[in-house]
Amino acid sequence: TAITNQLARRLIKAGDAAISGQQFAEEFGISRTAVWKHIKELQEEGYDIQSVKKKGYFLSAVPDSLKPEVVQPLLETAVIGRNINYHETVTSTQIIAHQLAQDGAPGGTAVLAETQTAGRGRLARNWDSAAGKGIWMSIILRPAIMPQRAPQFTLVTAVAVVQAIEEVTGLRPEIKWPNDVLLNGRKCTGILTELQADMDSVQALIIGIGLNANQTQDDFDPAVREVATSLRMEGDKPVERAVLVRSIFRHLEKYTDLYIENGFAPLKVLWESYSVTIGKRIRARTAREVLEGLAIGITDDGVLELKTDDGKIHTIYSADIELAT
Ligand code: BTX
Repeated sequence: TAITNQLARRLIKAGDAAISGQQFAEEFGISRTAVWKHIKELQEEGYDIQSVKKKGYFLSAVPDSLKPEVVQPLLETAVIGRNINYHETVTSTQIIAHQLAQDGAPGGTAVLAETQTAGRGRLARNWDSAAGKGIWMSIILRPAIMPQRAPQFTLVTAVAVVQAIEEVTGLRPEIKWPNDVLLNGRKCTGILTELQADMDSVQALIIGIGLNANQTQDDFDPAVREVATSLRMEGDKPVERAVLVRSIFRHLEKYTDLYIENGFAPLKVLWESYSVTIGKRIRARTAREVLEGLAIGITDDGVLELKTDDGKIHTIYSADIELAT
């Protein structure tokens, strides 16, 4: 009910501080028995609410769910995630988000699902989306930019995801150009930026984020087991997915605002500080060729610069990268 949700919101805001039944009763204008009933309802939904004698209630964990009623009370953003479109199962959150964007959904709309039957990566590759174990979401953004700048948002999003993972787990992820977030050299997050645009303006960016949160090795498709990892596998403890979503939204909002105000330059510096690609000898597979050489940096547009042994500098817009030895 509405009051149950408000109570959850109030507990979240209070953090570690306990709130007494009496205080709730006064704030919400209901009886103490009614307070107790709402608390019980929340507990049944998976909120871990502790009660401390003579002090009151406090919240020690939110449910392991990405339902809007769990995520929205946590949010600290003005735009991103204010509008949530939630599903148990979808083909791909990208497909749903594209449709919503075409139908006029506002910037900041987020599509979240517990699982995807046809989760996708770049070039129509599969994205393994174990049920209830990860964050499978697509965010609609509507920045006033030229279409050719859209790929920069993959890098902006990577920075936001890295900082969110750091904040929530204390782990230190790295970024592999352009769209992989790694822990110990294995992929824990993939980012897919898609576009709805005219020749000279972006209608919508659809930013797909696939983040492996609580999988164990067995939860992964055998095809990706060797290359994938999850926050739980690296940090040895499960993460609260809703809390992570909050953190991603907050960092993404902060950095898209920064981008709109100051352009890509400040984000480029941040991105480089997390990059495992720059300064390394790499092999880049583009659609046309395989190039080997030194990754010297990214340009102000987010394009990778690779220097081959003949001294020539190549600009690479899209490729798969591996370290060369
Ligand atoms: P990508 O093309 O860079 O990476 C895809 C490759 O990553 C696959 O070919 C496979 O080798 C590997 N892979 C597949 N699943 C996983 C996984 N769960 N963990 C680690 N590695 C994996 C990356 O594309 C962009 C992925 C975006 C996924 C999100 S999920 C929400 C949204 N909806 C949707 O359909 N896609 C995006």
